[in-house]
Amino acid sequence: REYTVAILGATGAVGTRLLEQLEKSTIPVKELKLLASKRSVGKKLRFKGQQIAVSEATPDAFTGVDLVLASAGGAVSKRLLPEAVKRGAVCVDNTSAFRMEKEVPLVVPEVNEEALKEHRGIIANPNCSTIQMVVALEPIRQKYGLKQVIVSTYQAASGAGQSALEAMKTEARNYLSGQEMHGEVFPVKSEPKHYPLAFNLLPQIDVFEEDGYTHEEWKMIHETKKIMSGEMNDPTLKVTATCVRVPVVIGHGESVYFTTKTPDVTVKDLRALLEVAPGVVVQDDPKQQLYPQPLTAEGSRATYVGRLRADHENPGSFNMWVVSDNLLKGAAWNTVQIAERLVANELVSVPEDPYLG
Ligand code: A2P
Ligand code: 11C
Repeated sequence: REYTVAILGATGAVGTRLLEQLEKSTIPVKELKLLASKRSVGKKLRFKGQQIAVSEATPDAFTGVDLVLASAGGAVSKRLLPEAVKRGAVCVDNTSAFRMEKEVPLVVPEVNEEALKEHRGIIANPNCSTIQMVVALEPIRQKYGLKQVIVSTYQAASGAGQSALEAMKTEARNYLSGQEMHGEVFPVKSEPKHYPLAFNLLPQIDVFEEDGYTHEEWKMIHETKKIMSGEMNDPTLKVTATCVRVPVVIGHGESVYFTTKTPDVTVKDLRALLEVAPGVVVQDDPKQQLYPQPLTAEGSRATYVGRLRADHENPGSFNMWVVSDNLLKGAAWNTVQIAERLVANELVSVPEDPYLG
């Protein structure tokens, strides 16, 4: 079977990578439709040597489409994906629009591929910072159990989208030419206050919740639980997070502190496990100053793990440093990987009781 595929948000930071990852994937594409806002209509993008013009994303644009890969923001997904499902398309959504709905599987193939079987038309791709963390933690959870996870993130500007990334570059140019930096986009465009990100650190990603956590931190906690245990409020897996935006272009870094259920686990055990874990590349050799970095992870589908250390003050607890390309494993690659697994398992069809939002 060959598939008619649509990319919703094809012109964006993730959308352009969806195109690249789809081109490299095993999915047999019969026809590709590129969809974005009115602003981009007629713009051409390359796919397998062909120039394809972008069309406006409207409900009827999904007629005849088998598979939608969506990354045009949560509001656009909420409005258009139910329309796509009604027209018979299975949607893999990279936004946060439907992630916490119980009818919507939240999938990282290395962790919970089997959840795809339950889909009712929409499958959600988790947040980028959640994905790379669960890829690194799942093999440990499976073998030794996990009691607690404490994560601090160092998240790249591109996580906020293409225009935000351009804004950071402008700030940096202004700073280096001795002009004043005007923050206009970070930490969150729709918030009243803005600060420059260049040469700075912003401990706010997304808006604040009532309890003082940001929504990005909330996502890391609840998405991790839903992916690993199927239950967004699982009290047996304790997770807490601090998310920080850093002036890096691509590649999120994470300092992950975790405690296993099994006692007497050693760093050597963990390293051996991670060395054969799917999607993981261990880069951990202090003598050679080898450790994961955003610049070396950029462009790769892998999740890199290094700086593995035992907490000598708390036996059974460990530190590790995890880096991945937030636009690839964190977004476009995980989305296309889900689509590949749907195709391989013949799951590209909308069931009789679809989820319509
Ligand atoms: P456009 O380029 O036409 O604005 P990013 O995450 O890099 O900011 O990209 C967002 C993506 O979502 C872009 O492809 C953008 O298209 C698309 N998009 C934004 N608003 C809409 C909308 N109302 N309808 C369809 N696509 C949209
Ligand atoms: C960031 N993690 O770095 C965000 C971007 O829920 O898919 C992805 C937001 C999401 O800003």
